Amino acid sequence: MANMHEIDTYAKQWIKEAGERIRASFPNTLNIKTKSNPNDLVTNIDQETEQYFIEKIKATYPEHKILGEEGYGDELTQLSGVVWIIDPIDGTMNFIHQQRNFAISIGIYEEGVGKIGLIYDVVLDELYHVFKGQGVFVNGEELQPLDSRAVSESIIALNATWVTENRRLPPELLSPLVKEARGTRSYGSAALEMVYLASGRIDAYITPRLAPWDFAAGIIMVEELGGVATDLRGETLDLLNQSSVFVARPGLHNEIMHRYLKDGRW
Ligand code: 2AM
Ligand code: CA
Ligand code: CA
Ligand code: CA
Repeated sequence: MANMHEIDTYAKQWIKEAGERIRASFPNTLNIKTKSNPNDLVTNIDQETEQYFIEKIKATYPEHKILGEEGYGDELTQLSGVVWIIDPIDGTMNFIHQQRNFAISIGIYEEGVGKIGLIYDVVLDELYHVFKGQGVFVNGEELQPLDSRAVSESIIALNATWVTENRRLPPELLSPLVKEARGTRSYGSAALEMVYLASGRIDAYITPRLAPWDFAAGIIMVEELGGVATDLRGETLDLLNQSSVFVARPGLHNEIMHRYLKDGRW
């Protein structure tokens, strides 16, 4: 069996070090490229940060597998052994335009089970951390379990794109929820939206398309606190493929799934 506590100690050390390098890079000119479309951005810092983790992990744990957004890790078809699922910068558009509201996200899975999650808000120097079964902490301060809340008193994180014409969702599906919720927000970093849910700043987060590195760490935190993480049809999330994601407080997840997401029948 892998020594998960030792892995956890290294992961914390490396994520802090990577954050330090990102902060130190702020005065330098970014090299920005596009990927699948003109708004799908990547910088040299995304790439260098991912390479940094891969060098550290491979040198210490050559048998571990790595799934990373920028493609320097392994090609995975299954989750056996220890797998690090890494997004070197989640919220790249915010990183480029705002120099804030982005995070490093690392989920560590053992035989397909989420054991360790780290989400590091680099600019605020806030490290959200979960070790499964031992609670969720922000810079050492423990977060409280999530309880239920009515839609009318809830803040829902949701990008405006999903109530306009789009390829993934009927635009009218979520508009009643937008109207009836207390408020909506969009932060542009799935990992931060997950920790905002974990810390009670928002009550649900809904998005029709994420990759495993966007949610691998966050769902371990949300579930540790009693929150619910599924796709938009209420199915278990798949850590090897793109998926829609719906995370919420317990109870609220049920209410939204039933009243707005029609129990997945849309
Ligand atoms: P990124 O910054 O790591 O690319 C933006 O609303 C959120 O969605 C961010 O977490 C962003 O991650 C993610 N995202 C951006 N483009 C995406 C894409 N093409 N597929 C999946 N997730 C994406
Ligand atoms: Ca990206
Ligand atoms: Ca991401
Ligand atoms: Ca990214």
